[in-house]
Amino acid sequence: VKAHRELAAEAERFIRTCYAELGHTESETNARVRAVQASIVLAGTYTHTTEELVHGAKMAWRNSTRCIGRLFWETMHVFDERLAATEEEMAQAIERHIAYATNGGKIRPAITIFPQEEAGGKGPRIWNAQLIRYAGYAQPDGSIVGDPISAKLTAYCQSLGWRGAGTAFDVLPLLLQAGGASPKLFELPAGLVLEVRLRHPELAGFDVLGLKWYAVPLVANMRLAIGGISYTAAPFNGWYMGTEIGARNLADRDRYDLLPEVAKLMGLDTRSEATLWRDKALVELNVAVLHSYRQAGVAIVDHHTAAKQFARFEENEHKQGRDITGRWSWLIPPLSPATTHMFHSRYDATEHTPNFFAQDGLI
Ligand code: HEM
Ligand code: NRG
Repeated sequence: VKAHRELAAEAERFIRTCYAELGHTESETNARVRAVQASIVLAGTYTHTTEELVHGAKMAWRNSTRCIGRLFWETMHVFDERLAATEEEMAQAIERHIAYATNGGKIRPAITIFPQEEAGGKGPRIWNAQLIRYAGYAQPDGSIVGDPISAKLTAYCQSLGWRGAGTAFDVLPLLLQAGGASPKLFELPAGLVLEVRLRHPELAGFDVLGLKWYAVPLVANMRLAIGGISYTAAPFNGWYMGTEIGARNLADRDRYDLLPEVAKLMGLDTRSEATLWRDKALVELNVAVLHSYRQAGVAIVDHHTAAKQFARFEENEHKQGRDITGRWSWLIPPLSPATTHMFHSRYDATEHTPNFFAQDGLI
């Protein structure tokens, strides 16, 4: 069958690249390729060894064209949770991942890999876009309390009986689906989720805004593709770049939309766009994010340092004889983009595998 031929070809490409990078001999590689081919003929699929899974996941990060943080691709910890068969086991594995990753603020990049998608196209799914995110409650007047990006998921949780406290920063429960038709809901234990209160080093009025954000970004809704095999539940984390919080999550008009309030406490003239009050407020909001994470001992990177790290990644890849791929519009930071070298460079946007891909949303 055609599907088997494609899988076999994709698998062989992965095994050969992976084994070459890991320094396996030609005969070891050929033997493994033959075993994988036999398995595909017999069973329609194959299973990665632990070594293939670990290195494949790292390659997927290395190939993530939208990620500026790729210098550290080799350091990621891989949790092999391919035997987690129930939602309860998934929830426990996720708790272990969050605790390991958070590490008291010394954040460690990690990924948890749940069972691979079956030949029939069914795999486990995490309905949350991120393992930790704040609820967004729709109000009668059409406004949202909390994070508007979570409005749909929040309403769905409520339809399953979940009730949040109703603040602007309530952590949503996990919605996990192992095999069944619908997801199960799990509240994260209090104390597992590290958060950072946002303060500004000089602006006294800033604290009154009562802002905070969670320490660890844990992307949970992407499909990890390795050698033709799909892992539909493979949540991963690194640490934040400050602008993700300060220039997008808290600033976008369809997120927390805080620039008007920050400008007000700064005493800026918001009547004319030409005073650049938005830009001034944006900078101070981002100063507050970086300052607060630093003070709290929680890992975070500013966009200038991240750009320098990305330049080192580009050099490393060049030295290894690998072409570097990137999506320019994602690599440039949303704050002062032209101060980074990426703004002035061109990137090949080819998506190589292993890689992470968007998959259909579940609600
Ligand atoms: C995207 C930084 C770790 C894979 C991004 C973005 C930033 C970033 C700023 C753009 C996000 C946006 O605009 O919404 C970092 C930093 C890391 C890190 C500072 C610290 C170690 C990781 C890890 C992985 C990863 C561990 C996977 C193993 C990705 C992927 C995207 C991305 C797949 C695209 C997400 C999407 O399409 O929504 N990263 N990252 N990153 N990163 Fe990283
Ligand atoms: N912009 C999103 C997070 C996307 C991924 N960013 C990372 N990934 N830093 C947000 O929550 O703001 N990571 O794995 O560290």
